[in-house]
Amino acid sequence: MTRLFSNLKGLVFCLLAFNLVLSTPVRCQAEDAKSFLNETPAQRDARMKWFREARFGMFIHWGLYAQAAGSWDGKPTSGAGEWIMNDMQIPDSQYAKLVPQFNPVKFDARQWVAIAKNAGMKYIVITSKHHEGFGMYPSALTDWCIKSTPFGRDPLKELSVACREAGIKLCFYHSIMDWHHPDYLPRKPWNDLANPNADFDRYVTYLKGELKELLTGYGPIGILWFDGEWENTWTYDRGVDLYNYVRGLQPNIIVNNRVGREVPSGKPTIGDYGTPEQTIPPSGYGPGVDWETCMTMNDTWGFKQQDNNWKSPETLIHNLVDIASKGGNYLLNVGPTSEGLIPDASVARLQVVGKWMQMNGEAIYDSTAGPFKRQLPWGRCTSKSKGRATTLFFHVFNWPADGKLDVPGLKTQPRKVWLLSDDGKKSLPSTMTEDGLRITVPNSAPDAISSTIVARFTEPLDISPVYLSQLKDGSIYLPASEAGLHGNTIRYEKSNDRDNIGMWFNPDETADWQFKVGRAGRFAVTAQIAAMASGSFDVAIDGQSINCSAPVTDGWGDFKSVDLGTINISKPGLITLTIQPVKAGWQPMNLKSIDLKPIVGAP
Ligand code: FHN
Repeated sequence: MTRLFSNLKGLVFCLLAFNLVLSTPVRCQAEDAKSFLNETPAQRDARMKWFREARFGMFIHWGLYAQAAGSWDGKPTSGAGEWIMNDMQIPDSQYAKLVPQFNPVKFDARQWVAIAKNAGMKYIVITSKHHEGFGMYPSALTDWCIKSTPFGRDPLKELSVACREAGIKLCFYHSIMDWHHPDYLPRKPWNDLANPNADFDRYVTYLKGELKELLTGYGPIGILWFDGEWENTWTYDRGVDLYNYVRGLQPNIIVNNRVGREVPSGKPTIGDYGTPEQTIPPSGYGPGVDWETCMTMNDTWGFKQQDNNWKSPETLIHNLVDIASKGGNYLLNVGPTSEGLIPDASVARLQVVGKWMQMNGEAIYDSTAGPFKRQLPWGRCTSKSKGRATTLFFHVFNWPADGKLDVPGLKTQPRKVWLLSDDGKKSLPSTMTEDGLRITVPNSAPDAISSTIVARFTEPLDISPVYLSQLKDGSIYLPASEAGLHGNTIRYEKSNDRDNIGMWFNPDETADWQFKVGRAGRFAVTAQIAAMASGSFDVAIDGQSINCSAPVTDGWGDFKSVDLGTINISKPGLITLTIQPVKAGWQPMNLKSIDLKPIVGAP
C-alpha cells in the first residue's frame, strides 16, 4: 500500500528537493514494504533495457582513502587503496585526521563525465559511501561525510547535473558494511569509537536514511550498486527488505545482486544482475540473465600512488569485446586522487578505448552474446537480431595472415559481409568449407587491436557444434577456458596473470571437456595445478577413472605439471573427460589445463 502524502506541504517539499527535471517517477517515501520481486518479464525487460544497450560503464571509487593515497604514516599499504583503514588497522580517531585534509579543489564533474562519455561509456557508478562509512555527499544524518571537509560542495549533485546534461546514467555504489558507524556490527577490533550498545537494526534504519537521501535528492538513479554484504549480520531477508525499499523509492532503478546473501532454497533470488569481479566468465549465463564484470584498470579500486600496474588499452578493449560477446556489461574502474583528478594513466587508456568505440561501438551497444558455444580461434562474436534477420559482428583480434577468416561450425551463407570500418560497405567474398564459413579478408587488419567484420544473414543461423580436437601430433590440449564448469562457486579466472579454473571449494562441483578423437590409443595424462594443500580427485574418461592427488605448490598462481597416469581411448569419436573431486580429502585447487599425450607403441 503506497503511503500517500498526508498533506500538500509534504508533497511540495519533496518535489522541491530535486533541482533536476525528473524523467522518472520518484516517490519521496518508500512503498510500505511493497514487494517488487514479482514483476513480469516484460516489466523487467523494460527496466533493464538501457543497461543491456549500454554494455560499458565507468566505476568510480572515490573517498577519504584517496587522501591516504595508499600510504599511512609513510608506510605503503599492501592491499587496495580503499581498504587502507582495515589493512593498516587505522583507528577511527586517527583516520579522522584525513577529513580536514580532503579538499579536491580540482574536481570537475563535467570533466569526469566527458572522460567517461568520450570513452564510450554510458553510465557511471560512483561510491556514495564505501566501507569506511564516509558519505561523499552532505548527509543530514551524520557529520562523517563530505560536508565536514573544507571542500564544502556536493560532488554527487554536481555529477548528477553533468550526467543529465551528457545523457549519461548516474548510479551509486553504496556499501552495506560500514567500518565507522557506531551501530554497525561486527565491530572492527581496530575501531576505537566502538559503541558497547551497538544496535544493528538501528544501523539499518540509518542505512535506509542514507539511501532515501540519495534516491530523493539526486534525480533518477540508474543502478544502486550494493557491496559489503558478506558479514554475518547481513541476511537474505534484510536483502529482500532493502531491495524493496530502494525500488519503492525509485521503481525503475536497477539493483545489483550484492543487496542480498545466499538465497535459501525455494526463495526468489534478489538483485537484478550478477557481478563477477576482476574476472570474465568463460561463457555467458544464457538469454535474459544480466551480468556485469567490474574490473580495475590497475590493481586497486581506490587511488594508490604506488600502483602503476596498468592494463594496456589492448587488454581493456579485448575485455570489453569478450564480455559483450558473452552478453555482459563491462564496468571499468577509475580511482580519482584527493585533488579530484582521474589519474592521467586512466585518462590516456580511456582515450584509446574511446577512439576504438567511435569506430566499433555499433558492434557493442545493444548487442547480445554471439551464437557460438566455443571460443572462436581468432577473436569474439557479438550479435544483433531483428525478426528473421541476424547481424553477426566478428571481432578479429588475430588477423589471418593468409587472408582467410574461418568461422568454424557456421553453415549459413550470409547475405552480405563487409568491414565495419568500410563506409562504402564493400562486400567481402565468402564461401562454405566443410568446417564452416570462410571470409576472404584484406591483407592488413583495419585495427591493430580488434577489427570488426559484419555479416548480415536473412535466414536463421545453422551452427553445428565445434569440439576441441586432437592436434596433428595426436595430443589433446584441454585448457581451462574451454572447460564446462558445473556448480555455483567454481569459476574460470581470467586476468593479467590468471587463466585457470578456480574458486573450486565445493567437492560437488566438477569440470569437464568434450573433444573429438580421430586416433584412439593410450595416452599419458598430465595437469597444470596450483594448490595450497593436496586434495584428491578422479579423472574419468571413456569408462575409466584415475584417482589423483594435487601437488602442494607455492601459491594459487604457482602451477606445477603433474603426471596423473595413463588412460586408454578405445575408439575414435566424441569423448568427455571429467575432473571429479573426491569428497573425503578434497582441497581447493586451481587448474590451468589437462594434456593428453599419445604413448607411441603402447599396447
Ligand atoms: O571490498 C570491495 C572493494 O573495495 C571494491 O569496492 C570491490 C568492487 O566491486 N568490491 C568489494 C570487494 O569485492
